[in-house]
Amino acid sequence: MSCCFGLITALLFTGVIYAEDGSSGWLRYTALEESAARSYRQPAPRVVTAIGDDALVESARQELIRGIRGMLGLRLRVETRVSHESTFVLGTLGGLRKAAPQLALAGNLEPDAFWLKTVTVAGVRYTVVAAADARGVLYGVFGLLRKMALGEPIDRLDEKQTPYAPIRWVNQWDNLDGSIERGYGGKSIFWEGGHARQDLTRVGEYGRLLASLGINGCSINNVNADPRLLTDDFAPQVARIAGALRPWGVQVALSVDFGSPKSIGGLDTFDPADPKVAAWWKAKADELYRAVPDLAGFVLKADSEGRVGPSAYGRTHADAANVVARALRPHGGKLFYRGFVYDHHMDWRNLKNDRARAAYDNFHPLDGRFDDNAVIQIKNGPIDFQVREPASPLFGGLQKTNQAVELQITQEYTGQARFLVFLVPMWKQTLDFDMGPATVKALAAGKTFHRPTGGFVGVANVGMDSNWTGNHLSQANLYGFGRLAWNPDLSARTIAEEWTRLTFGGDAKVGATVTDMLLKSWRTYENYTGPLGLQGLTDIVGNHYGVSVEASERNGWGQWHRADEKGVGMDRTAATGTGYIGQYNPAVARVYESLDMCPDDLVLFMHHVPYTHRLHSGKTVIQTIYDLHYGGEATAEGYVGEWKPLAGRIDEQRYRAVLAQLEYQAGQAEVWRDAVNNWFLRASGIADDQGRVGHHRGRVEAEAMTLDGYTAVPVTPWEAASGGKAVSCPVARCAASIRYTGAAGRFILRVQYFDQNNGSAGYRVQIGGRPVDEWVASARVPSAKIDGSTSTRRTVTEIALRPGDTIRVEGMPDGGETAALDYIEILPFEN
Ligand code: GCW
Repeated sequence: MSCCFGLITALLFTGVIYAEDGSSGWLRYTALEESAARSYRQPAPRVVTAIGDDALVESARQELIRGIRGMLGLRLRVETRVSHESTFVLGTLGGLRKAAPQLALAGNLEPDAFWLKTVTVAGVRYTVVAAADARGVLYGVFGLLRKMALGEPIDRLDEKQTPYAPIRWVNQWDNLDGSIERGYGGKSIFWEGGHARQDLTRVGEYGRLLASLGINGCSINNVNADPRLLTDDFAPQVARIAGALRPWGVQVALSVDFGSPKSIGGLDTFDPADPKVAAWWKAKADELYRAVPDLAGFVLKADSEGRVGPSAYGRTHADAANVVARALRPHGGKLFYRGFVYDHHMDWRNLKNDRARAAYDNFHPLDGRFDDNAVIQIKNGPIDFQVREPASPLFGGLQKTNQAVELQITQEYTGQARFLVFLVPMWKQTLDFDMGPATVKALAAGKTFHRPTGGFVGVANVGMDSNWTGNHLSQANLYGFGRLAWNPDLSARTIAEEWTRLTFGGDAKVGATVTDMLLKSWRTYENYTGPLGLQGLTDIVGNHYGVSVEASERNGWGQWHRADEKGVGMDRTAATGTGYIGQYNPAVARVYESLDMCPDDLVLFMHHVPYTHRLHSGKTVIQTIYDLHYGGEATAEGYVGEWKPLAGRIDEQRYRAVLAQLEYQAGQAEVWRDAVNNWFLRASGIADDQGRVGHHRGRVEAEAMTLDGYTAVPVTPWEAASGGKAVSCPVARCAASIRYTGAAGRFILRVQYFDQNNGSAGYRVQIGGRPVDEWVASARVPSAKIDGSTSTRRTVTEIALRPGDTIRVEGMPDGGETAALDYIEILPFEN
């Protein structure tokens, strides 16, 4: 055996960087750099003893073996008893006190907490992972392995970690047909073609990732729930999914539809006050718990976005929550009732109407009327996961009701897995925000008003893509959510550093570069999209992705920012506006109510001001909008240059994938910058004092080129295309060309085209008759139209041009995709 062991060690520690597809996430356990490995290997026990036969303790033991083998190249020997040999000892406090009293483990631990402790008995060193329960043992092993992967010492341990809150859940918005609402990482890992997948391997792997962060619950279907899930056919399927997650301590929850007693239950009503309805929910819960005894509970979206709810019978949200909660209670189940209730048919002409008021207006009057196993699940902000929102006032409005904060891990409004946007700094702003009585994190965790149940829910929406989230960098958001749910006092920097090291290895340059990019990415995205509290400015009634400044205006959805030719922003003051600010504790309200005190970041969320209003910076609102968009775009453009020097320091596969993503993002940032700035220039009539907006060096509109087959078409919304127009090819092949008349030199050529998702058009570029580039437009972008979502940039770098050269772009449509072009840009090549 020793011959082979040596060989394995040699192979593991040659420093070769293997291709990686991201499926291991942050649990790669790749070989540590040799000097670090040596420092762990020498004192590390060679034996593991796990006390107890719980499946979670078994998972913990397997995980330890796997981690130690991967990182140190050591194979641990499994023993059933604690002997006089240095050993990793795993178990619950109760179990260890019986089986290994010599370790003398004193004291108690909270549920799910763990204790890493080095104990020396008669000169023999034991590395102990102890916990109150089996789940804590598993979390402790993950904690120990993380320490090693991060290069922290483990030879003199005495560390207790207790989770901040009991609720640390993820929600998946998966549909039974396998699609995922607002999911950007591929198809559902749970469902396919109307049934649970046959092969649930990925579910188990997901459970492992979640457990490594201390996440203990997962709802497995869309909150826009399909009532079929509560029909008899599904209980065994849910049981199979629960079985795949159980070894990782992740309990399954289901989203339910409030109309179920009628739609699938055969009753003529779903009135929560009707005893027949209560009996139906009870029978349904009993039946489900027979199949899944550790079911965590239900999630309920009622009276929201077209879902039925108690309003159908004039009942309250408390009536609705309690009738379901009471069915779950005998089984220890919990009911998460979503606070995301609002009227999406609001009259936009009424300046007093305000969607932001809805959660508080709906739930604050009911405080104290919810059962103890009901939890109000509140989105971080009062609108809907926008790039910046204030903390929802409802966090401060419930004192006698359980609450949990809902954060969105899937990047619905923040770039949908195509943009680098690390959300931890944004979440921390909410969690650390002082609502008056306490911070949001303390309120949500139930600490302030001593509520029994509370915590953190993250909408994860991972999918079948090998990297789970549709791109490598978005994994940082899942990791960050889990770490914050365990300990919201961790800094964004700590989380970013940890994730980078665990995901890309210990190279210092990689660590510093990626951490820096992560930490600035939310602000950057905000700057080139909707800063100053403007929010998304995206296609609010469609895909929530590309730019569309007015899509949120003049409709019932209530995401208005009320921009016109004189000014911009929602007046939410108590004095003259919607009164929203009055929902906050007076200390908070005072700051938001006053234009002088309101932070610039939220000024247009709270106030309507003229474009010439001066911010704390001394600059006008309009100039700030222009400047932030230019600044944000420049930073996004800079990511590419920051990433490139990492070539060879991480594996090629992930290096290339991320590079392509960042190049794409840089192009989209320019689209956003120009669209929003042009829109505000037209609305305000106030020029950019730096002369940039509307003037683009080296840009030639496609409609101004010599067109062969291409025809000019107006683009909707107009700001999504430069000059409001594109050219589109109605035949099999078209071309747009110009004669270059500038000085000879080396240049970068950028082609702005539209990559729709209803075809894969081909493009070719020729200069002076010579081909210089060709590509196929086949990206996974959520639009079949020529618009802000599909606008994409191709860069041809370092081309030589002489006066008189013809630059010709050819397009070959495919399917519904018309090989449309917006413009080309000829920019000096700077080395
Ligand atoms: O942000 C909106 C999304 C909907 C989602 C809803 C919700 C599941 O656009 O897709 O529906 O929020 O949170 O219920």
